[in-house]
Amino acid sequence: MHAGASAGSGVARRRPLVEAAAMMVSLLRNFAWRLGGAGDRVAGNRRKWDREAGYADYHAFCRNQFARNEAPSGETPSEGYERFRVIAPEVAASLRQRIESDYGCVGTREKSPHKQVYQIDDPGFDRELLEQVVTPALDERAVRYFGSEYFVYWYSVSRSIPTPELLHNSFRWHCDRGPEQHLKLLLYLNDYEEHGGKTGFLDMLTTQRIAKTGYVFDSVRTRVSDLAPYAKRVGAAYEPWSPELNAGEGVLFSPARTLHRGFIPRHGPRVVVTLCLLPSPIPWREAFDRGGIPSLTEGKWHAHAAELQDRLVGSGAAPRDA
Ligand SMILES: O=C(O)CCC(=O)C(=O)O
Repeated sequence: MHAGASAGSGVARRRPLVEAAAMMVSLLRNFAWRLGGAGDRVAGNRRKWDREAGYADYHAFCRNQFARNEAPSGETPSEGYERFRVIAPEVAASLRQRIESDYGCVGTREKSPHKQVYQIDDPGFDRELLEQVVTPALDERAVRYFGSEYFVYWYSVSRSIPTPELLHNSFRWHCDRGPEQHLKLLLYLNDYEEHGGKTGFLDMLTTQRIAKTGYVFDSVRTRVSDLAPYAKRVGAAYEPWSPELNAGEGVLFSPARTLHRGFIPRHGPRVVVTLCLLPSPIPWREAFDRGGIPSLTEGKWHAHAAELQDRLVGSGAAPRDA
């Protein structure tokens, strides 16, 4: 047995204990949190981003500016996620080849040795990639979910590699902090057979129920890879959905409202393009030209959505029905 395998099985033996400890810490933290009268963490996230940082008003503004002929429903699917073919397998393969040959890859965090990110610092290529990935199939869904135009707030291309399961890595169940209505697309560039990696999801209703335990938006340190004990506490069924995606297939999902996690590839690198989408008052190409993408690094929201609106349409834009 080589060193990696024995380290991996040692970690696997400790995992139930570590996860039980994480659950205890999470329960105690939740108890203290509620005692302090701070309300639940999901409501806290909503208050911080949608109300105080103005993202709900911004979304309403974007809906009001919508100028296409068809009227979209403005609803995400009730599960909070949807699998679909984004691009043809050969387009995915040539995109992957281009990225691998032209750009280097660096590690993300010390505690995430399984995940690397391509260093694409090339606005010309950004546009080229988005032209290929923002297909009519994605456009139709984004407009339907938001009830407005949308734009790509950031994107990244990651390469996940087989590693022994690690403690506290980022492939544990979580929701993404930020405006409740943002969307993520995970587009796989190579086949499941080639790597054995996946992404798992729990639907919105199950997520809401598990949120009652205080797990959702708790500290990263309390994240676990098995939420069955939490689901049991609130009487929810624990039936994660983790599709085997092939090159060119993707899942569009609501990451602030749907618990999700990655599953480390087992026998080869998995290459995934992630797009973060936000509502927009103008079509995505115009938003791109106006510098709507703040930077290609993840997780940096504008402190207030008014800054974003200003960047996209200027501060004097009147509502269409005014
Ligand atoms: O890479 C994956 O499969 C999971 C991604 C993820 O957890 C995220 O984008 O928040």
